[in-house]
Amino acid sequence: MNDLSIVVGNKNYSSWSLRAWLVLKQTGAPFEEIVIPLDRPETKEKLRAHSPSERVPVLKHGDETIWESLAIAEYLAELFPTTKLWPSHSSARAVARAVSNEIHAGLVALRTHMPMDVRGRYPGKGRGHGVDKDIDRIADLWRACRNRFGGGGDYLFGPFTIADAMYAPVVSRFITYDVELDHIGAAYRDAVWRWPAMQEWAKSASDEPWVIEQPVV
Ligand SMILES: N[C@@H](CCC(=O)N[C@@H](CS)C(=O)NCC(=O)O)C(=O)O
Repeated sequence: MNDLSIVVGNKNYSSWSLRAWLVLKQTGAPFEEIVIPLDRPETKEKLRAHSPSERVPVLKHGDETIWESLAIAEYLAELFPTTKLWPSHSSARAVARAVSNEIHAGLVALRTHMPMDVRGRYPGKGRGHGVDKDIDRIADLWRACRNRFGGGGDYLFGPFTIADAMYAPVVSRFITYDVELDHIGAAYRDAVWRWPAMQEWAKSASDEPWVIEQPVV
């Protein structure tokens, strides 16, 4: 099982990489990590060498190459069934998949106007058109999951699941842009931020030399 490697982008900026990396980290399996700095002259060529979509993240397992963050998460859930990367109960699992898809396919205003910048701090910025609506939706969704399923732990479905990895970059954004949350949202944000794997990623992001200019208004 130790023939696993993951290709990720800059840890400060690559939100999709963070999601897949956190899921892989949660399995406890050893893995090799390849970081490709994004937005540089050589980026495309380096991505092409690893990724059929020319995007990161990419998981490699033996001869298998898996791209797309959610597909990677699903693959790992099957490979490591005892880690319980999805909730065990079918209702909780269905909701966990729905909220994971919702951030993967939607909440575009927030993903566009509040780019992930793990080490950056821009309080009050990033409030482009539609962002407040997305923030309200996320706060509702977090509250609903915590109230209905969160009893057995600090995360959306109690213990860590793939849904928490999918929202981890949102947690980072809410810290970067200092987004005000109700007490349930704030407690969840703090639990994800304190999570050792998240802290490890944030430390690496802070140590990276690369800077990508992202206009934040
Ligand atoms: N839907 C994809 C999105 C992947 C994606 O857009 N990755 C960005 C980095 S976060 C990327 O590789 N961009 C290529 C580039 O900047 O050249 C997923 O879920 O994995």
